[in-house]
Amino acid sequence: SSSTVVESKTGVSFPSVLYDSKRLLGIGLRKKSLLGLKNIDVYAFGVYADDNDLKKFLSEKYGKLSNPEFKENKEFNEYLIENDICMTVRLQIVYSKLSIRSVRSAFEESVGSRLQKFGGSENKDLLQRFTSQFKDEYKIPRGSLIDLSRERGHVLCTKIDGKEVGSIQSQLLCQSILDLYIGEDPFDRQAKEDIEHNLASLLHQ
Ligand code: DAO
Ligand code: DAO
Repeated sequence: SSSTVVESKTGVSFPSVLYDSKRLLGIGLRKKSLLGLKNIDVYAFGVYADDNDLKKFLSEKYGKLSNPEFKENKEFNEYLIENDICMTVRLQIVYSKLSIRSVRSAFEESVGSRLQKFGGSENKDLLQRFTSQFKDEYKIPRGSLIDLSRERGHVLCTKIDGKEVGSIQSQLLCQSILDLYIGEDPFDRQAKEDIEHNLASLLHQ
């Protein structure tokens, strides 16, 4: 299918199917407050999951639940975050003045706090491995596309504008990245709700 979904505030569009088999579950906006003075829109994002993995999972684990029960099931997002389901979070940069330095410090804060949450203290190496993929000479102007994909076996693969920049096998890292978008304290609460709603409606197809 060639249809797209548009993020209303930024006008950024996302294909409803990615890499042939990944279905768009929801879109949202990552904002950042600068010294508490103003909020900037950093990027729009789309969360995708592999259709076959989803169907398999939904029928095995949740096939017998009715929709309202499913919606109340808090375990569901945790399951999606933790398990070997192929997913992609696509980021489309909207802020035009991103420096690699500010990107690094932002994800030390965001990804770092999740590594801490899920992994306890031994995670400096992992954060270091993740950030060292992003070389100082990379440019990510407005319009850049970053795909963060969890591939089979908890391999986090990163592409910038379609070009693979690295991959790291780590369940902890995959889980920490996905938690930013569909976990307890997500960047965009509405996006997380939309994703839950879409998953619930998939049960009734
Ligand atoms: O110019 O100092 C500034 C503001 C920069 C905000 C950076 C937020 C970066 C968020 C992570 C982006 C990952 C692609
Ligand atoms: O928004 O705080 C956040 C987390 C973003 C995590 C992914 C960042 C990947 C950034 C690639 C930068 C390339 C120079």
